[in-house]
Amino acid sequence: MPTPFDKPILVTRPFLPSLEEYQRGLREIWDNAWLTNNGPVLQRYTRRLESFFGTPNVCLFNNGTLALQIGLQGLKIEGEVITTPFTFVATSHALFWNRLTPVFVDIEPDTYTLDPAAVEAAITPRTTAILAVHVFGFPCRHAELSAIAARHGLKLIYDAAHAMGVTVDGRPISHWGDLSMFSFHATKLYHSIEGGALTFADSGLKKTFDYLKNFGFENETEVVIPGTNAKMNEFQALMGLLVLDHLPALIARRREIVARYRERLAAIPGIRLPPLPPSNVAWNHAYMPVEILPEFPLCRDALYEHLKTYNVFSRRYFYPLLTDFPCYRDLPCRDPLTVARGVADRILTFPIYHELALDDVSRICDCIADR
Ligand code: T4K
Repeated sequence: MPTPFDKPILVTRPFLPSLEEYQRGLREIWDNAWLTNNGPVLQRYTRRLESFFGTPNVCLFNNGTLALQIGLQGLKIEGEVITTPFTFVATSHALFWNRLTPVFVDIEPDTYTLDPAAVEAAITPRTTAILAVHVFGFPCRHAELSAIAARHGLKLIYDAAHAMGVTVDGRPISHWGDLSMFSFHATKLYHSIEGGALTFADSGLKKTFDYLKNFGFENETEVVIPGTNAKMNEFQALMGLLVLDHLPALIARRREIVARYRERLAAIPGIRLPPLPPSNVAWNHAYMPVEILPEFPLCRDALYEHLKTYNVFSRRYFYPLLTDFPCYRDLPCRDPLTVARGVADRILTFPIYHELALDDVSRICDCIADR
């Protein structure tokens, strides 16, 4: 029987660069006495991300949620937006803050991303956009979604909060659709403490996003639109710059962790491992999701509690479905969300972070098997 871990094993743990490296950057910030409002570190970070994403159309924000809110506002989306119920609440909250109506439709069983057929079936004359999520870093069916968007004259927006470092056919997926939002929150595999980025197709939007995140200021005396304050500060930018250097190593390390989990969990009846993405996708191994099937001796929630007795803290990302939260429950929803409901009831995401030792992964799997 496995023994409980001495210290809690949480679902994630942020990567931190060496303190000395960060202190060297702090020295520059101190010398500049420039802490926020488009400072030199932020500008350097923006250039780095432009080359990382392969586009000059990059705008940085103090978090992913505000980035998405501003993205939707800048694109002037109105009416109904077709989206997924299987995501973090921020996805649909960003619609709410823009007075848009989310229309929730079902997801696919293997990638947990929007089902294109369900999207097309939900289009009405009020539909103006599709907001899809690359959940767990699994890329959406972009070819199908963009064909639907083109056929019906809809905007295609990606919540790519989980997709930093994912490439398809060797390219980052930041160029997909009209706009993508990447979250750089501390719990993500890549982070800037808190932070977010928009990448977008129309270079004319850059100016709009710059206004929207900085009160609408054109200069000291002119305000051109009623913007908000969503600026990334220098300390965040410094962290983002430093962590970027480590991104390939972080992804490689997670690949090993996922491989160990999959090797050990494959032998346990009642645990479903979602298929790995196809070979043209370089996945970022952002999360370690599994489904707990009826054949497993414990239901999902009982396993979640059982693991706590070993000091292992898994998470039910993403349960409940957004449609079950009081703020969205009363919205009309024609789609029965059959797949999404099943997945939300079965999903469990296991701890994954760069410092998690492979022996500890094996030990977590022993705890899962011991019930
Ligand atoms: N769209 C999607 C699809 C998203 O997943 C998210 C965010 C967004 C949009 C919005 O992006 P942001 O505005 O956040 O940039 C966490 C994160 O706060 C959230 O960023 C993330 N998604 C979501 C999936 O997870 P919680 O409520 O689970 O966080 P919390 O505080 O419970 O932390 C999770 C674990 O991480 C805990 O076990 C503790 C550990 N942790 C956390 C922090 C902050 C640490 O060890 N160190 C830390 O500094 O939401």
